[in-house]
Amino acid sequence: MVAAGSKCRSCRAPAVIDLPRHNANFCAEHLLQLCRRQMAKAIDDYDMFGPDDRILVAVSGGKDSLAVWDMLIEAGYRADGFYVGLGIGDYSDESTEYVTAFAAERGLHLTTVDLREDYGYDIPTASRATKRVPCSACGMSKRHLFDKAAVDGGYDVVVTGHNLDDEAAVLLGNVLHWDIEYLARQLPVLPAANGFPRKAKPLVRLTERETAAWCLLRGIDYLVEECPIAAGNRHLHHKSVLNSIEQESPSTKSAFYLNFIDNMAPLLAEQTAAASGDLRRCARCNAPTTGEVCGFCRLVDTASTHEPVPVELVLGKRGRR
Ligand code: Q46
Ligand code: ZN
Ligand code: ZN
Repeated sequence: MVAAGSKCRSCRAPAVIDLPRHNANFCAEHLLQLCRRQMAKAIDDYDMFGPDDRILVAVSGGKDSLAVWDMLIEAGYRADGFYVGLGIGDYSDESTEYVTAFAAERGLHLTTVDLREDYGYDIPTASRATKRVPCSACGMSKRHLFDKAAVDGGYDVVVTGHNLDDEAAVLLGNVLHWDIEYLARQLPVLPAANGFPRKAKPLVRLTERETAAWCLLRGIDYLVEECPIAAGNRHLHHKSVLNSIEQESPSTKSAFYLNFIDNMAPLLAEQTAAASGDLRRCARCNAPTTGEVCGFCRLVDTASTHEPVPVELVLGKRGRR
């Protein structure tokens, strides 16, 4: 992780990690401190939430969502977890184990929903039944259930573990297509509006290498494997393109994303307002929607009456997250 003999920038103790974008090496304690400060700065700069807010953390069993939950609890925030079992073969079975063990070991409150048990479908089946790429069916299901859990549970904000690498890769994808509607909504915090809860991403100033180091140093067991459906998708390709640029000129990735947020996002603010449009309530579940029945309820209707489809059958279908 770091060249032999390297010293921590802050205390000159032996370093455990080199961070070229900070042009420095850090010992374990100062790496943890850097992570705490970067999260605190994001929460503060973007006015994400305060100490009295009730936070619902969307956890997947991967490093980022468990790291953000751990960091929020350590910082004294009131944060509960929410997990959706997606029915993506062994990946989902293992994710469930990591998330439940994390919460149980720390005595944290976790709510879980299982798509197959609670709604009668899983992501491979929804993908096949609705002819959507799996990530589209998955994204819609997760967004709906996060929103519902937050509203039903009286939470002030939904937090996700998206990190700098994730956000920069999504930004690159949106810029390559000049997808203005997505660009306008790609913010570290989205206010509550039209029945949707506030959403915040406190790790946008931390790279995935830094969140992995946080987990390692804090003894957090997480599922290292990515979702099998993600393998080879455009998002991962964009991440690797940005990593090559970063290797040539460190800190380009953070400049690309953070300067977008500071300089471009305000110019797109009108688009965000326009994109939310006029919404009514779903006749079935009361969620905000543009139609009579919301997209999630329609997806459940189609997917829950379809023959179950094994994950292997949809692995060739890629999609954006
Ligand atoms: S879990 Fe779901 Fe991701 Fe898997 S199917 Fe796609 S969106 S890649 S974060
Ligand atoms: Zn140090
Ligand atoms: Zn509905």
